[in-house]
Amino acid sequence: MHTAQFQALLLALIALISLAVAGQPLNQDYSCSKLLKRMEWRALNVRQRKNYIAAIQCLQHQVATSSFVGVKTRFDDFQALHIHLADQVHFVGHFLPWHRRFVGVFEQALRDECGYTGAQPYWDWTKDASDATRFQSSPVFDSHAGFGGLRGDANGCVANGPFRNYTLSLGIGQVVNDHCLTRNFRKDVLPFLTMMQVANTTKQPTFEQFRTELEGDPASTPKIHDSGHLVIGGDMSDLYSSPGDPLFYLHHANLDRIWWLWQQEDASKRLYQISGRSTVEPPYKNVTLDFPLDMVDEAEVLRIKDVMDIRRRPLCYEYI
Ligand SMILES: *[C@@H]1O[C@H](CO)[C@@H](O)[C@H](O)[C@H]1NC(C)=O
Ligand SMILES: *[C@@H]1O[C@H](CO)[C@@H](O)[C@H](O)[C@H]1NC(C)=O
Ligand SMILES: *[C@@H]1O[C@H](CO)[C@@H](O)[C@H](O)[C@H]1NC(C)=O
Ligand SMILES: [Cu+2]
Repeated sequence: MHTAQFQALLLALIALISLAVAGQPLNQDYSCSKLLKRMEWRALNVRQRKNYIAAIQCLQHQVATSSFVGVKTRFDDFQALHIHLADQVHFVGHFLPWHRRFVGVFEQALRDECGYTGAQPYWDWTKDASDATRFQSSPVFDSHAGFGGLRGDANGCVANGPFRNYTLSLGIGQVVNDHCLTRNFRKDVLPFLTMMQVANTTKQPTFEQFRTELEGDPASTPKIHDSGHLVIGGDMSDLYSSPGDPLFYLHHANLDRIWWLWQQEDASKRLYQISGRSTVEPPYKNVTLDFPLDMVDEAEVLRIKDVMDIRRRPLCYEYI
């Protein structure tokens, strides 16, 4: 081998090694052959909206495969996983990474098990939050090409739309209990779902400040995460069983998008920035990029570092 060739090889090797050491391996193993385009609900055409809803209804009719108590359908499996881990994945440093992974695994199930060819849509509630009338007439709550209305019937059951007659087996809370999907519009939290609130969240300089400003805590002022749950009410507003309302996945995709926007705003510092306690109860330890994201039997364990960049395998999606 010529000296020049050898030097070039050596330089290439050194470059590869330094990338790996920096913790952001950009080698081919992680590159995606294509990125799924996650879009806002109203950017989908009516056929695409109906395809997404049909895929959810498909999961609601597939037999459960998890071993959680009380599950009947594949849709229940995901709700049960969230109920099971809720005390470990909220108000902690891995809140956002865990939910990023959770929504991604759900999206994968829609595609692999229900023939869905689209991506997980998101719901940008800032487009609806200016007043109660506008909010209630959002395309998201449409009874034909949406998730049905916010008004319940006499029993609080969602009175129209595709999920009107669906029986949930789990919730509300940690109980096993057949019940209809319930909602109970709370217009008092609309002011916490505005562009101003999103801006106040994304302007936070560190991950820890960003996460706490985003997530909220029911005991203090509502933040964008809990407000998106509370505004719908019913099943959606429960810390444990909220994925019983399909809107959970659109709300969390939107929070994931807001996190991605924050990461992208100063990517050299933020793409791999993580911090925060790893448990709700003391003794506190801090999460690191190697912290495992438990999906029980639903998917393999990834580490936080594996989900920090949504354009890398196994995530492979983008927000448009
Ligand atoms: C839903 O249930 C109601 C009664 O609870 C019934 O009248 C209606 O036909 C059902 N709709 C569908 C689409 O099954
Ligand atoms: C904006 O964020 C800060 C935290 O940096 C918080 O103290 C403040 O209450 C927020 N403002 C609004 C209007 O929510
Ligand atoms: C966790 O991080 C905080 C802030 O960065 C620090 O004050 C604390 O000592 C750390 N705790 C542990 C157990 O390392
Ligand atoms: Cu959650």
